[in-house]
Formats: sequence, C-alpha cells, structure tokens
Amino acid sequence: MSETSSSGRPIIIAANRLPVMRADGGQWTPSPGGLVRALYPMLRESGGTWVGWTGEPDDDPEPFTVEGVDLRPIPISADEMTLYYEGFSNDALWPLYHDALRESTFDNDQWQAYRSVNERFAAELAEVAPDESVVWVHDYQLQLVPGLLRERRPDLTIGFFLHIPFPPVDLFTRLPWRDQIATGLLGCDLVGFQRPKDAANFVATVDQLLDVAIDGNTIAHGGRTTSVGEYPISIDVAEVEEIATGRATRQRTSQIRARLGDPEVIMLGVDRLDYTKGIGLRLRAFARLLEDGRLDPTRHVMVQVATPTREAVEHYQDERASIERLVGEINGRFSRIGLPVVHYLYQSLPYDELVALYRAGDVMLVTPFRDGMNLVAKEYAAAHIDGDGVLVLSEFAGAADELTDAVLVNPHDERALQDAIVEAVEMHRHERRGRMSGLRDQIRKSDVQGWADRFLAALDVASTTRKES
Ligand code: ADQ
Repeated sequence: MSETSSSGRPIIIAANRLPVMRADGGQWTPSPGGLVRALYPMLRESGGTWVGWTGEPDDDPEPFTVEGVDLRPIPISADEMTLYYEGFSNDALWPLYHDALRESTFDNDQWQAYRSVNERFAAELAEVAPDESVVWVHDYQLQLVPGLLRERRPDLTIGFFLHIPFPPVDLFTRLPWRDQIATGLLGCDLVGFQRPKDAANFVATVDQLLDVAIDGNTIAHGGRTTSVGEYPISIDVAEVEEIATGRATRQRTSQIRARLGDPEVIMLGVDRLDYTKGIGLRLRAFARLLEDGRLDPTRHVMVQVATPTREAVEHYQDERASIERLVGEINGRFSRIGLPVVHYLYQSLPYDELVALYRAGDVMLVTPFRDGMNLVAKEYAAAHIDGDGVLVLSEFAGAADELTDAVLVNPHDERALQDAIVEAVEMHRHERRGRMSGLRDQIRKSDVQGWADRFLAALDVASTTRKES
C-alpha cells in the first residue's frame, strides 16, 4: 500500500454512503465490501475522514470514529432520498449512463434536490478538509461536488472516480443539466474511469460542451487543468481466496451441490436485481436451451441470486416482476418434484455464502447489457482456487477488457448467448483449466489495493501538474 501516493497528506473520502453500518447491538462496524477494505487501512494511517450518508432517512448523528477513522454523517431527508437518490441518481443518471436501457426521468425538483445534497457534501468537505489535503469523491451521485468544493477550497487536491460507465456524447447531451455536471467534474485534478472508452467519452463531451483545450489526457480550462484516466477497479483477491480455502466453505460448497441434487453442471448468476445486468436474458437463453434439448433439466441446473435494490423505483419493480414470472414459467415447464431447474433467491447473502456458491458454480453467467466493471466476474475467478470453472462474460462489462480468458459474448445476440452457454457447459477440462488459470493470473495482477494506490499516485501527479501550470 502506498500512502506515499498522497505524499502523507490526510485523505478525505466522500461517497453517498458511509463505510459503516449499525450492528445488532447498535454499535457501528465497517461494512463489508472491497472498496471499504481498500480505503479503510489507508484512512486509519493517514488520519483520514469519510463523509457520507448513514443510509437512514433523516438520520443525523454527531461525527464519530470507528477504528480510528473519522466519520462525518451527511443528513438526507426522506424527501431527498426520493428526489436525489431514487429520482435524479437512479432514475435519470443511472439509465442514461447505461446506454439508455430505460427511459430517464428528467425532473427539475429532482435536479434541485441533487444539487442541494451535493452542496451539503461540498460544504462539509470544505469545513473538515485540512489545508492542502486530498479529497477523493466517489460516483455518480456526487458529480457536482468537485466543482462546488473547488470554489470554496482552491488549495485542495480533488479526485473523482466514476464506478459506472460514462456515456457517449450523444447520450450525455440529452441531460438538461449537462453543462453543470460536466463543469462539476472539471473541479477535479483527476477524474478516473473504469475503461479507456469512458475516459474518451468524457473528454469528447467536455470538448463539445465547454470552453476547454485538450492535450492528450489533460483538459485545460479557466486557467487550470484536469487530468483524465482509466483505473479499472478490482476486488480483495486475498480475502476471497482465504474464504474459498477455508474448511467451512468447502463443506458448504459440497452441501450446496448435494442440495441441488448433485447435477452435472451448476450454472450461476449473482447480481443486484438491476435491469442492466441481463438476468432475464440469461434465463430466456437457459429456457430455450432446455426447450431445444441442448441442455437437460436432469443434468443442468441454474442458481440465480438477485440482491434487492432500489425497490421504490418503478423500472426495478417491473424488472423484478418480469424475472419472477420467467423463473415460474421455466420451473413450471421443466422442473421435477423436489428438483427445480432454476433456484432463485431474492436475497442479499453473507460474503462467505457467496464464495461457497461461486465455488459450487461450474459455469458463471455474467451477462450485463452494460456494466462499469462487474466485480462478480472477478470474485468468481478468485474463488476458483481449484483452477476449474468457466466464466461467460458480456463484452459490455468493463471486466471484459481484462478478463479475456472468459467466454466473451454479445448478450444482445440471443443465439450467440445460447451457443456461449453450451460452449461453457461442454468445454473440455483442459481448456477450462487453461482459461481459469489465465483469469486468475489476471486478477492477481491488480487487486483493489493496487487500484486505490494507482489512482492516488496519479492524483498526486495531477495536482503537482496543476500547481506548476
Ligand atoms: P454494482 O452494480 O453493484 O457496482 P458489481 O460490480 O457486480 O455491481 O458489484 C456487486 C457486489 O455486490 C459484488 O461485490 C457482489 O459480491 C455483491 N453481491 C451481489 N449479489 C449479492 C448478494 N445476493 N448478496 C450479497 N452480496 C452480493 C457498481 C458498478 C459496477 C462496478 C462496481 C465497483 O455498477 O460496474 O464494478 O460498482 O466499481
């Protein structure tokens, strides 16, 4: 880990959510998740701070400390949660940034709430950030924060990382508040994206919309510069491997296989229940393969775990209803008593259980229409310490740039998806092992700690460049 990346300066993280949750006894504990694990030790050592929402509407506790990290809650009301979070963030920006897979709602009240929550974050950051410190802002809910903060605190080094794709110019420019969002991001010294394509889309966007001069990955505007680059995020590989190696996990994996009736091939899907993830698509492909006799319900079963998410947003309610209808239809048609052919869980599972499932999965289906990165694909490869297992991966997931040993597929092409599933199911052991070894080599090269280190090192360079220019 290289705290040198920030030259020993304190780091302040801003994200929609704080990295802690209330345990059963009411005390705060760090939330599970790679991002928290990557950033927490660094914050502890740098005397850092995290600014974010507790996740409870109208919750406004005093600042507090967990394991040496200073936590600064930003209150968000129930109304703001509807307008800023469910509305502008997840019903305007999210679909627009994911290929406009659903129609965005553009509503001025939602925009005003987005702006006012972003202002609240910027005001808190301006107050807590020590002189010359480093502020790292995360994701699409907070795109105005860098600009608002730069106005108040020109001394700060400000970075931003977008976890989701940045759309092509023609989509982004649909946004009625496109200039404000683009200008907000230019408050940064460095804006980081998952893929080169996202960075290129952003550069083309500001070039079209704003008065800027572009030189490679540097954007000059109003007497300052902003650098742009790609920093593909990863997972805590060592942690997944450790869980996967454990005795309890091995036992649980065998138990899962037995409970599923010891089928020849277990196909697995693990996603937030989001319309970008292509869950219905893969279920339909599975059904078609059973119907055509290319798969056999007595030998091939599918497990789909879908995490509840954004349940108040209509597109999500529709997506859930459509997936659940599909699961019912497939099971009604192809299951036997006591042996469903699709096992569907609409639940969030503990990480240990997920890793046991990954290990049980012979074929992992990751088929999003569009995804910033997709960590599930990387977790699957990390969990397969046995060196076996096949990953079927959409070309439209950011992870496809790196995980080239997966069976890559265009999920919009139904026939190609069916063929990719059959290819994975029938793949010879030798080829499976060769591909899995390639996947595992790849993810070991860059874990989430390396990602954070690379971003912060580049941020350091970008802020030095800005100060010298
Ligand atoms: P997400 O869209 O949430 O993230 P993803 O990258 O797949 O998508 O991460 C999901 C995480 O949730 C994984 O770590 C997985 O283990 C966990 N998870 C999934 N289903 C679960 C379940 N049922 N129970 C418990 N945990 C579950 C956004 C972007 C992605 C980008 C990440 C990180 O949309 O493209 O990869 O941020 O930048």
